[in-house]
Amino acid sequence: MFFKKFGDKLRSLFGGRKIDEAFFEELEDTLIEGDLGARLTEEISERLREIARKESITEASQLQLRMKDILSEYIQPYTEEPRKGELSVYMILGVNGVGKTTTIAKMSRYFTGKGYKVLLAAADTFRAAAVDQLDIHAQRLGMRIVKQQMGSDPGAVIYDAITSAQSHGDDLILADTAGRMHNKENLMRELKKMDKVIHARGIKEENYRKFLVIDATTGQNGVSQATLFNEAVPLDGIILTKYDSAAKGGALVQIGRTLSLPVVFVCVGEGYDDIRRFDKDEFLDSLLGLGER
Ligand SMILES: Nc1nc2c(ncn2[C@@H]2O[C@H](COP(=O)(O)OP(=O)(O)OP(=O)(O)O)[C@@H](O)[C@H]2O)c(=O)[nH]1
Ligand SMILES: [Mg+2]
Repeated sequence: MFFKKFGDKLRSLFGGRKIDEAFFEELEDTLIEGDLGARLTEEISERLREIARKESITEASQLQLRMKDILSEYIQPYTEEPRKGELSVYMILGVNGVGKTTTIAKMSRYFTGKGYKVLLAAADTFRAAAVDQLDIHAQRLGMRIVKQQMGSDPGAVIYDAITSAQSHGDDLILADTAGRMHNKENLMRELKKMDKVIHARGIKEENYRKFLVIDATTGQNGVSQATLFNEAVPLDGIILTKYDSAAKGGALVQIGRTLSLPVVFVCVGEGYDDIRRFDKDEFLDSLLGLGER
Protein backbone atom coordinates (compact mmCIF):
# COMPACT_ATOMS: atom_id res chain seq x y z
CA MET A 1 0.00 0.00 0.00
CA PHE A 2 1.22 3.47 -0.84
CA PHE A 3 1.60 6.00 1.91
CA LYS A 4 -1.44 8.20 1.85
CA LYS A 5 -1.51 11.56 3.47
CA PHE A 6 -3.45 11.60 6.71
CA GLY A 7 -5.80 14.28 5.38
CA ASP A 8 -6.54 12.27 2.23
CA LYS A 9 -7.31 9.25 4.33
CA LEU A 10 -9.74 11.14 6.52
CA ARG A 11 -11.32 12.75 3.48
CA SER A 12 -12.09 9.40 1.92
CA LEU A 13 -13.18 7.97 5.27
CA PHE A 14 -15.75 10.72 5.82
CA GLY A 15 -16.92 10.74 2.22
CA GLY A 16 -20.20 9.13 1.10
CA ARG A 17 -20.96 6.57 3.74
CA LYS A 18 -23.35 5.95 6.58
CA ILE A 19 -22.25 6.08 10.18
CA ASP A 20 -21.94 2.65 11.75
CA GLU A 21 -19.65 0.87 14.16
CA ALA A 22 -17.21 0.02 11.36
CA PHE A 23 -16.93 3.73 10.54
CA PHE A 24 -15.93 4.63 14.09
CA GLU A 25 -13.46 1.78 14.24
CA GLU A 26 -11.81 2.90 11.02
CA LEU A 27 -11.81 6.47 12.25
CA GLU A 28 -10.08 5.44 15.46
CA ASP A 29 -7.43 3.45 13.58
CA THR A 30 -6.78 6.43 11.32
CA LEU A 31 -6.47 8.85 14.24
CA ILE A 32 -4.01 6.57 16.00
CA GLU A 33 -1.99 6.34 12.79
CA GLY A 34 -2.07 10.12 12.54
CA ASP A 35 -0.37 10.43 15.95
CA LEU A 36 -3.35 11.57 17.96
CA GLY A 37 -2.65 8.98 20.63
CA ALA A 38 -4.97 6.41 22.20
CA ARG A 39 -6.50 8.63 24.87
CA LEU A 40 -7.29 11.53 22.62
CA THR A 41 -8.55 9.23 19.86
CA GLU A 42 -11.00 7.69 22.27
CA GLU A 43 -12.13 11.07 23.48
CA ILE A 44 -12.73 12.36 19.94
CA SER A 45 -14.53 9.20 18.92
CA GLU A 46 -16.77 9.37 22.00
CA ARG A 47 -17.66 12.98 21.37
CA LEU A 48 -18.50 12.28 17.72
CA ARG A 49 -20.63 9.27 18.66
CA GLU A 50 -22.55 11.45 21.09
CA ILE A 51 -23.08 14.20 18.52
CA ALA A 52 -24.32 11.63 15.99
CA ARG A 53 -26.67 10.12 18.56
CA LYS A 54 -28.07 13.39 19.89
CA GLU A 55 -28.56 14.97 16.49
CA SER A 56 -29.60 11.79 14.70
CA ILE A 57 -26.81 12.25 12.15
CA THR A 58 -26.52 9.30 9.77
CA GLU A 59 -24.04 10.54 7.13
CA ALA A 60 -20.35 10.42 8.00
CA SER A 61 -19.71 13.53 5.93
CA GLN A 62 -21.73 15.54 8.42
CA LEU A 63 -19.24 14.70 11.14
CA GLN A 64 -16.14 15.98 9.39
CA LEU A 65 -16.80 19.61 10.25
CA ARG A 66 -17.88 18.65 13.75
CA MET A 67 -14.52 17.00 14.21
CA LYS A 68 -12.86 20.24 13.17
CA ASP A 69 -14.85 22.05 15.88
CA ILE A 70 -13.66 19.54 18.47
CA LEU A 71 -9.97 19.77 17.44
CA SER A 72 -10.33 23.52 17.29
CA GLU A 73 -10.84 23.57 21.05
CA TYR A 74 -7.61 21.64 21.62
CA ILE A 75 -5.08 23.64 19.66
CA GLN A 76 -4.32 27.36 19.65
CA PRO A 77 -1.99 29.72 17.80
CA TYR A 78 0.64 31.71 19.68
CA THR A 79 -0.30 35.27 18.88
CA GLU A 80 2.12 37.41 20.85
CA GLU A 81 4.71 39.48 18.95
CA PRO A 82 7.99 40.69 20.44
CA ARG A 83 7.79 44.31 21.59
CA LYS A 84 9.78 46.72 19.50
CA GLY A 85 12.08 49.00 21.48
CA GLU A 86 12.42 46.45 24.31
CA LEU A 87 14.79 43.51 24.28
CA SER A 88 13.21 40.06 24.03
CA VAL A 89 15.05 36.76 24.32
CA TYR A 90 13.64 33.70 22.59
CA MET A 91 15.33 30.45 23.59
CA ILE A 92 14.92 27.75 21.00
CA LEU A 93 14.95 24.30 22.60
CA GLY A 94 14.62 20.75 21.39
CA VAL A 95 16.35 17.40 21.04
CA ASN A 96 19.02 16.54 18.45
CA GLY A 97 18.33 17.24 14.84
CA VAL A 98 14.76 18.52 15.11
CA GLY A 99 15.66 21.69 13.23
CA LYS A 100 16.51 24.28 15.90
CA THR A 101 19.38 25.98 14.10
CA THR A 102 17.59 26.07 10.74
CA THR A 103 14.46 27.42 12.39
CA ILE A 104 16.43 30.19 14.09
CA ALA A 105 17.80 31.22 10.70
CA LYS A 106 14.27 31.28 9.28
CA MET A 107 12.90 33.18 12.28
CA SER A 108 15.67 35.76 12.06
CA ARG A 109 14.68 36.48 8.48
CA TYR A 110 10.98 36.49 9.34
CA PHE A 111 11.36 38.99 12.18
CA THR A 112 13.88 41.16 10.32
CA GLY A 113 11.31 41.37 7.54
CA LYS A 114 8.83 42.70 10.09
CA GLY A 115 11.20 45.47 11.08
CA TYR A 116 12.78 43.94 14.18
CA LYS A 117 16.48 44.26 14.91
CA VAL A 118 17.55 40.68 15.49
CA LEU A 119 20.69 39.19 17.05
CA LEU A 120 21.62 35.51 16.95
CA ALA A 121 23.23 33.86 20.00
CA ALA A 122 25.18 30.66 19.40
CA ALA A 123 24.44 29.12 22.81
CA ASP A 124 24.79 25.57 21.49
CA THR A 125 28.42 25.34 22.54
CA PHE A 126 28.36 21.57 22.84
CA ARG A 127 29.47 20.84 19.29
CA ALA A 128 32.01 22.90 17.35
CA ALA A 129 29.99 22.45 14.17
CA ALA A 130 26.92 23.92 15.84
CA VAL A 131 28.53 27.34 16.22
CA ASP A 132 29.83 27.23 12.64
CA GLN A 133 26.44 26.21 11.33
CA LEU A 134 24.68 29.18 12.88
CA ASP A 135 27.55 31.42 11.81
CA ILE A 136 27.13 30.36 8.18
CA HIS A 137 23.42 31.15 8.30
CA ALA A 138 24.22 34.52 9.88
CA GLN A 139 26.65 35.36 7.09
CA ARG A 140 24.26 34.31 4.35
CA LEU A 141 21.40 36.25 5.88
CA GLY A 142 23.47 39.24 6.97
CA MET A 143 22.52 38.76 10.63
CA ARG A 144 24.59 39.80 13.61
CA ILE A 145 25.74 36.90 15.74
CA VAL A 146 27.37 36.52 19.14
CA LYS A 147 29.45 33.38 19.60
CA GLN A 148 32.24 31.91 21.67
CA GLN A 149 34.42 28.88 21.39
CA MET A 150 33.01 25.42 21.54
CA GLY A 151 32.75 24.17 25.10
CA SER A 152 32.26 27.59 26.63
CA ASP A 153 29.44 28.24 29.04
CA PRO A 154 26.15 28.84 27.19
CA GLY A 155 25.22 31.28 29.97
CA ALA A 156 28.27 33.35 29.07
CA VAL A 157 27.20 33.46 25.42
CA ILE A 158 23.75 34.69 26.47
CA TYR A 159 25.40 37.27 28.75
CA ASP A 160 27.52 38.58 25.87
CA ALA A 161 24.55 38.55 23.52
CA ILE A 162 22.44 40.65 25.89
CA THR A 163 25.30 43.14 26.36
CA SER A 164 25.75 43.39 22.62
CA ALA A 165 22.02 43.67 21.90
CA GLN A 166 21.56 46.38 24.53
CA SER A 167 24.37 48.52 23.19
CA HIS A 168 23.18 47.99 19.64
CA GLY A 169 19.51 48.67 20.35
CA ASP A 170 18.32 45.27 19.18
CA ASP A 171 14.75 44.08 19.77
CA LEU A 172 15.17 40.34 19.73
CA ILE A 173 17.79 37.71 20.57
CA LEU A 174 17.24 34.26 19.08
CA ALA A 175 19.29 31.78 21.10
CA ASP A 176 20.30 28.39 19.74
CA THR A 177 20.72 25.70 22.42
CA ALA A 178 22.34 22.28 22.61
CA GLY A 179 20.16 19.47 21.35
CA ARG A 180 21.69 16.45 22.98
CA MET A 181 19.11 14.45 24.85
CA HIS A 182 19.74 15.70 28.33
CA ASN A 183 18.45 13.89 31.27
CA LYS A 184 16.03 16.09 33.09
CA GLU A 185 18.50 17.16 35.78
CA ASN A 186 21.11 18.27 33.25
CA LEU A 187 18.56 20.05 31.16
CA MET A 188 17.25 21.89 34.19
CA ARG A 189 20.69 22.85 35.41
CA GLU A 190 21.75 24.26 32.02
CA LEU A 191 18.54 26.16 31.51
CA LYS A 192 18.53 27.49 35.06
CA LYS A 193 21.97 28.96 34.41
CA MET A 194 20.73 30.70 31.30
CA ASP A 195 17.57 31.77 33.14
CA LYS A 196 19.65 33.36 35.84
CA VAL A 197 21.74 35.33 33.36
CA ILE A 198 18.67 36.48 31.46
CA HIS A 199 16.95 37.70 34.63
CA ALA A 200 20.12 39.23 36.07
CA ARG A 201 20.57 41.26 32.91
CA GLY A 202 17.13 42.79 33.38
CA ILE A 203 15.18 41.06 30.63
CA LYS A 204 11.53 41.33 31.61
CA GLU A 205 9.65 38.10 32.25
CA GLU A 206 7.15 38.85 29.48
CA ASN A 207 10.01 39.30 27.01
CA TYR A 208 11.66 36.00 27.83
CA ARG A 209 10.20 33.06 25.93
CA LYS A 210 11.09 29.39 25.61
CA PHE A 211 9.92 27.62 22.49
CA LEU A 212 10.29 23.91 21.87
CA VAL A 213 10.98 22.63 18.37
CA ILE A 214 9.18 19.40 17.46
CA ASP A 215 9.93 17.39 14.32
CA ALA A 216 6.73 16.32 12.54
CA THR A 217 8.36 13.10 11.36
CA THR A 218 8.88 11.83 14.92
CA GLY A 219 5.18 11.49 15.65
CA GLN A 220 4.34 10.38 19.15
CA ASN A 221 7.88 11.07 20.33
CA GLY A 222 7.14 14.75 19.97
CA VAL A 223 4.53 14.46 22.67
CA SER A 224 6.97 12.84 25.12
CA GLN A 225 9.60 15.46 24.30
CA ALA A 226 7.16 18.28 24.96
CA THR A 227 6.08 16.69 28.23
CA LEU A 228 9.67 16.21 29.39
CA PHE A 229 10.86 19.71 28.48
CA ASN A 230 7.76 21.34 29.88
CA GLU A 231 8.35 19.60 33.21
CA ALA A 232 11.94 20.80 33.29
CA VAL A 233 11.22 24.38 32.21
CA PRO A 234 7.75 25.78 31.60
CA LEU A 235 7.47 26.28 27.85
CA ASP A 236 5.68 29.11 26.09
CA GLY A 237 5.01 27.49 22.75
CA ILE A 238 5.78 24.87 20.14
CA ILE A 239 7.39 25.15 16.71
CA LEU A 240 6.65 22.30 14.31
CA THR A 241 9.32 21.51 11.69
CA LYS A 242 9.49 19.19 8.68
CA TYR A 243 5.77 19.38 8.11
CA ASP A 244 6.64 19.04 4.42
CA SER A 245 8.15 15.59 5.04
CA ALA A 246 5.31 14.27 7.15
CA ALA A 247 1.98 16.01 6.91
CA LYS A 248 0.99 14.36 10.15
CA GLY A 249 0.24 16.96 12.73
CA GLY A 250 -1.63 14.80 15.21
CA ALA A 251 1.15 15.15 17.77
CA LEU A 252 0.56 18.88 17.78
CA VAL A 253 -3.09 18.40 18.66
CA GLN A 254 -2.11 16.08 21.47
CA ILE A 255 0.40 18.59 22.82
CA GLY A 256 -2.24 21.28 22.66
CA ARG A 257 -4.76 19.10 24.45
CA THR A 258 -2.53 17.71 27.17
CA LEU A 259 -0.09 20.57 27.81
CA SER A 260 -2.12 23.56 26.59
CA LEU A 261 0.85 24.86 24.62
CA PRO A 262 0.14 27.17 21.68
CA VAL A 263 1.85 26.76 18.30
CA VAL A 264 4.11 29.54 17.09
CA PHE A 265 5.42 28.50 13.69
CA VAL A 266 5.18 25.61 11.24
CA CYS A 267 8.21 24.95 9.01
CA VAL A 268 7.71 23.38 5.63
CA GLY A 269 11.13 22.98 4.02
CA GLU A 270 14.83 23.70 4.21
CA GLY A 271 14.72 27.14 2.58
CA TYR A 272 14.86 30.34 4.63
CA ASP A 273 11.33 31.29 3.66
CA ASP A 274 9.83 27.90 4.49
CA ILE A 275 8.30 29.13 7.73
CA ARG A 276 4.69 30.10 8.44
CA ARG A 277 2.87 31.52 11.41
CA PHE A 278 0.58 28.80 12.70
CA ASP A 279 -2.82 29.23 11.09
CA LYS A 280 -5.27 27.04 12.96
CA ASP A 281 -7.94 27.00 10.28
CA GLU A 282 -5.53 26.12 7.52
CA PHE A 283 -3.82 23.52 9.69
CA LEU A 284 -7.02 21.77 10.71
CA ASP A 285 -8.33 21.84 7.14
CA SER A 286 -5.17 20.13 5.92
CA LEU A 287 -5.18 17.69 8.84
CA LEU A 288 -8.78 16.72 8.23
CA GLY A 289 -8.63 16.74 4.46
CA LEU A 290 -11.07 19.65 4.22
CA GLY A 291 -10.39 21.54 1.00
CA GLU A 292 -6.99 22.25 -0.52
CA ARG A 293 -3.92 23.09 1.46
N1 LIG B 1 12.37 19.09 5.02
C1 LIG B 1 12.67 19.86 6.06
N2 LIG B 1 13.89 19.77 6.62
C2 LIG B 1 14.17 20.57 7.67
C3 LIG B 1 13.21 21.48 8.20
N3 LIG B 1 13.79 22.11 9.24
C4 LIG B 1 15.04 21.62 9.35
N4 LIG B 1 15.29 20.69 8.42
C5 LIG B 1 16.51 19.88 8.22
O1 LIG B 1 16.75 19.08 9.36
C6 LIG B 1 18.14 18.89 9.56
C7 LIG B 1 18.53 19.26 10.99
O2 LIG B 1 18.34 20.65 11.17
P1 LIG B 1 19.15 21.50 12.24
O3 LIG B 1 18.63 22.90 12.16
O4 LIG B 1 20.60 21.29 12.11
O5 LIG B 1 18.65 20.80 13.58
P2 LIG B 1 19.14 21.09 15.06
O6 LIG B 1 17.97 20.85 15.95
O7 LIG B 1 19.80 22.40 15.17
O8 LIG B 1 20.19 19.90 15.25
P3 LIG B 1 21.35 19.77 16.37
O9 LIG B 1 22.05 21.07 16.45
O10 LIG B 1 22.23 18.67 15.85
O11 LIG B 1 20.68 19.38 17.63
C8 LIG B 1 18.83 19.75 8.51
O12 LIG B 1 19.21 18.94 7.44
C9 LIG B 1 17.75 20.74 8.09
O13 LIG B 1 17.91 21.21 6.78
C10 LIG B 1 11.91 21.54 7.58
O14 LIG B 1 11.01 22.29 7.96
N5 LIG B 1 11.71 20.72 6.52
MG1 LIG C 1 21.69 22.92 15.79
